[in-house]
Amino acid sequence: MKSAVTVCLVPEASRGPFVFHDGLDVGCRAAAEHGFDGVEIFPAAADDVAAARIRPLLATHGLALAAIGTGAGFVKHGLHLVHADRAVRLQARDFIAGIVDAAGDLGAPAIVGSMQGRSGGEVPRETALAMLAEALGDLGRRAAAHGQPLLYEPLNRYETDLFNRQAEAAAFLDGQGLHAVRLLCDLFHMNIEEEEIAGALVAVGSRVGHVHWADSNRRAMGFGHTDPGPVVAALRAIRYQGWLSAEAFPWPTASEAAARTIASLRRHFAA
Ligand code: LER
Ligand code: MN
Repeated sequence: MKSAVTVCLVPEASRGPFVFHDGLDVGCRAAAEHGFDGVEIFPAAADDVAAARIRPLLATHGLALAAIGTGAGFVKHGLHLVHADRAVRLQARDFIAGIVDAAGDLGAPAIVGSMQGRSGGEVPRETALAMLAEALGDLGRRAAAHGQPLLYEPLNRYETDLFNRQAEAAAFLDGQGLHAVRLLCDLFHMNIEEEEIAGALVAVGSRVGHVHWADSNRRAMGFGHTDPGPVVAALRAIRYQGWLSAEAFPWPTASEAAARTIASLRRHFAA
């Protein structure tokens, strides 16, 4: 398993659950100093993560790119994939497609989290799920053309009503034949929605494509009440080889959140 930390480039998300908020250079330098293997970037748009800018920066700091988030389309522009207005749905898809391509050029996957949206008004949940399936199919094919999966993230009930739990999302992806899409398992959302985090990870097994490594209160692992021991045992049991990425609040400071994250990972993954 590989360690990553989040770097947010979106001023509108300055209070969001990302560890570093002071730009790419500062974030990458700090990630490397703390000993992370890579970074996960939350850009304002695809232009922020053009390969010509990102590749040399990662090389300078000896970092890999874990994934790129697409949520700025929602946070900044109110776009999402199940919006009642078809034009907005297509704008959402284009926004994500740009990031799928930018991430693909860098050998990393893109994340569909907040951009999944939620049902409501003129869009009942069944209709929203059909819209979601179509969009994930299209974007998954695009990611596959780069040799990457598309990461779909079930969120807690306060953020979406599409899928809150991993097994239900996995059954939907299987049922729709969405084999290019893998699950992003965010331990914060799972703490709210799953009966038990470790069992939920084992149940979806090889569908796990990425993990957001955060404690129960969305602070860095070690600052809440999640017991990482069974979570790590579950990830080992399913032979997960991917990223454990700290998507957590910069509490009490970004540096202390990063240090606590690395300490939690070293404790459980010491050679
Ligand atoms: C995104 O990764 C996520 O977890 C959502 O809750 C948006 O913050
Ligand atoms: Mn997340």
